[in-house]
Amino acid sequence: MQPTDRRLANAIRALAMDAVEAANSGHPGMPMGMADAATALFTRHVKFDASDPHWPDRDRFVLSAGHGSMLIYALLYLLGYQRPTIEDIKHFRQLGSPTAGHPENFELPGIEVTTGPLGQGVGMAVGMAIAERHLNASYGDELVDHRTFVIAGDGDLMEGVNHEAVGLAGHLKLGRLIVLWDDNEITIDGSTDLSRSEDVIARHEAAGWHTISCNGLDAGQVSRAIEKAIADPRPSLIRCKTIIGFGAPNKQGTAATHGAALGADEVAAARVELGWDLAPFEVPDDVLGEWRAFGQRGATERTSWLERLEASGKKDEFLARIAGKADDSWLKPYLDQLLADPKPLATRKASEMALEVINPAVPATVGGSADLTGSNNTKTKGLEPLTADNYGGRYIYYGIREFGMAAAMNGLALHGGAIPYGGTFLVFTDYARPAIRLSALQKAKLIYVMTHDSVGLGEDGPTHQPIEHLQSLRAMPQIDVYRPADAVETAECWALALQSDGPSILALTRQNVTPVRTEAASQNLCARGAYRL
Ligand SMILES: Cc1ncc(C[n+]2csc(CCOP(=O)(O)OP(=O)(O)O)c2C)c(N)n1
Ligand SMILES: [Mg+2]
Repeated sequence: MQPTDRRLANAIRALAMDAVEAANSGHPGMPMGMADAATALFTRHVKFDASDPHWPDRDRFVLSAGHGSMLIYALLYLLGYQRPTIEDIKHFRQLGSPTAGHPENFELPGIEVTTGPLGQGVGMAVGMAIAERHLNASYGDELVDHRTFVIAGDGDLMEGVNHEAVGLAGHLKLGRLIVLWDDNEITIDGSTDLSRSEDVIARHEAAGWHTISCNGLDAGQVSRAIEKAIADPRPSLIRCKTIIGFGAPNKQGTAATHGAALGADEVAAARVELGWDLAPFEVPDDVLGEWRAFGQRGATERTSWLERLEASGKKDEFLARIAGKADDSWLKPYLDQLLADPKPLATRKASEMALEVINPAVPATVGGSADLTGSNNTKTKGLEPLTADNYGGRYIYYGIREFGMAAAMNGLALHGGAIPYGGTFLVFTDYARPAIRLSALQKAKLIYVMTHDSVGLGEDGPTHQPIEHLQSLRAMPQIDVYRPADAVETAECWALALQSDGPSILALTRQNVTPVRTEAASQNLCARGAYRL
């Protein structure tokens, strides 16, 4: 007899409570509440092949509610990904284990993005959904035809960045973005009534989203809601009514299941409640076998995709694009041109001039600005806007959404196939900082074009003057901060940023600066960090 959906879901519940119990730390409530919804999603809808987590045409899944990390670790294990193993799960939250407290993209294939700072997962998913449509415009349905699924909690939808992300996704009509909202009416402090009275559904509808509600504890209902979401051309919010910690008879429905182990007695009671008569970390053969079969569900589709890739004539180009490699043959001729006619220029202008040669040479770049296009000089002549009617465009009008822009840029970069760059004033890195930090942590290959870098910005005054910004960004690990002195250095810094595997920030002047590099050099001197002038 095949295990029921509920029994499949109970494997997630049991692993989550056992791992949190062993670690004596973590969040059992969210995985237990969303186990049925996740079962519906992964056994019937998400396109993936556990044997190749990097398959470029896989659906992307973002666990925005990163505190519920045991949900994704349990799924990856059950579906038969190479890691985490059951040993990894037994070492949940331990030093050196890939089953980190919050999901980290650099620890486990299958984890698309690092989440935990609430709200940013949805923001990154927006970027992934943009990347998918953008690449589809170049490579067609044969090579790029996938969706972005998200599980988000109340906290994800309360965060300010969510309002930016939802607005942008609605505007760009990202119909392949589907968010499952774990509507359990609980956050750490208790009932959501303590802090929220807005109509979340109406807010999404007002932003142009499709919405639908279902019983999140009924996999069949969730599955039908996902089908409707897939069929609708708008981005979708699926409201899954759930009970946090479902299955733990005395603690479910309360914040007590949120951030602590249930305790031995409650775990024992939950095993009785769930009819899960097994030792910790044990999954019965019929259940594991069924999950493993679902893990291979996408194998045939992947094989046909590989055949289409071979036949497409665009194989090398596509794979190079996904790998994020950027040509730098533009640099030398461009530097020669600059050196032939040195003149005072603002480095923001020099950045635009560099981009005029970079964008034609590096088709992966996707530019943009948070409503300061004319000040950041980020839009070059050939770039068409990326819009709902033209996803092939390479310039995104992010609107006045610095945090949303940076989160989307992370998603674009981590999806693969796009090298995003985006601008605002350097002072407003404050508005984007949590996402800049996640760019650094995740090693997302992207470039922040931050102009008006000093008192030289002029009359706007102290509200617009970066004071401590450069130093504070330089204090951030794993991100390269460049402040070029003239046009030659600006071009060299662009070349370095495009060669890097991680994020970069260019701090650029508003005002003209005198050229300091007036002679040709045999190498990129900015690569040294400092050099004798
Ligand atoms: C930006 C941010 N602020 C605060 C936290 C700490 N935090 C983790 S989970 C959580 C509550 C989230 O509530 P909800 O999304 O409803 O999750 P649930 O308790 O239902 O699993 C908070 C405040 C965080 N991870 N990120
Ligand atoms: Mg909640």
